[in-house]
Amino acid sequence: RWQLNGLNYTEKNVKSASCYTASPDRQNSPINLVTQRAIRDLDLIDFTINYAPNDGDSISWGGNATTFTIKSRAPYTNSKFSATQTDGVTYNLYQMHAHWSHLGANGSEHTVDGQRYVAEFHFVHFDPEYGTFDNAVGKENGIAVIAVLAELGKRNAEFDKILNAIKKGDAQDSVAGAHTVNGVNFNYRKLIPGRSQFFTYTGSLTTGDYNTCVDWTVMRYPITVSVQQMSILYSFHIDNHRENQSVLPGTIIRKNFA
Ligand code: BO1
Ligand code: ZN
Repeated sequence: RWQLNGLNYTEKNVKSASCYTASPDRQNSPINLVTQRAIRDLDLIDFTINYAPNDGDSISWGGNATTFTIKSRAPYTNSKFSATQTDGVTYNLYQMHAHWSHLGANGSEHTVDGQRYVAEFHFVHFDPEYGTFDNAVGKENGIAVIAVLAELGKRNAEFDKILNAIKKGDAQDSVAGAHTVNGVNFNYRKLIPGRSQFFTYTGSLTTGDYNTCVDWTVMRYPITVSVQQMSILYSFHIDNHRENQSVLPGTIIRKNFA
């Protein structure tokens, strides 16, 4: 049905059993991205992020969770991402969360030319053709994740909205259980770099069942967050990043820059 550089993407609508769980013969995530080995693809320039401002509705953390999660306003139709690098599908933004390590250690999941960053934010989208996120995780390219790397530097003001909610919630509830703060009006776009260079490949979720269903877009350039901001994450959880997975023969990593 779809063509890109002579490759067919008709597979998209085929339910693949191997998509439901980690499969050693399918590409897992995260991986190290080697700039010089990625293939420049001129069809990738139509990448668009179209998020409604303040679409982030609730922040949840604690309990068994190893990261915070910001969910979009249901039914998740306000914020869109067109991942033209695979098949021109427009995905709906479902949630955002992050991965990190501990004070003095970098905890991004993807690495670029061997460099690990202090943290990595994941903007998780699903193909609305499959109805819900849960339904889309079992489907080829059912999920599209934008990964944004973070390095230490100036604080990110929007990130403070998350951290303030986490602090306030802890003060309100001394029980070490799950917390949710609603009505946060989080603006996801403010955690995505303005420069649009990215890498893309098909891989897996990095937690849960490691479903091999993910169209990954990893932004080439990081945003900055401050040491003080990171220390609030460290006080709540230590290290939730998955180690790099081997790049299988046949996995194609594309980039939209020279
Ligand atoms: S990530 O962006 O690859 N780190 C990622 C990982 C897992 C999820 C979303 C993004 N979601 C989880 C759900 C679980 C579900 C699991 C399926 O996916 O939180 O409820 O069981 O493997
Ligand atoms: Zn993640």
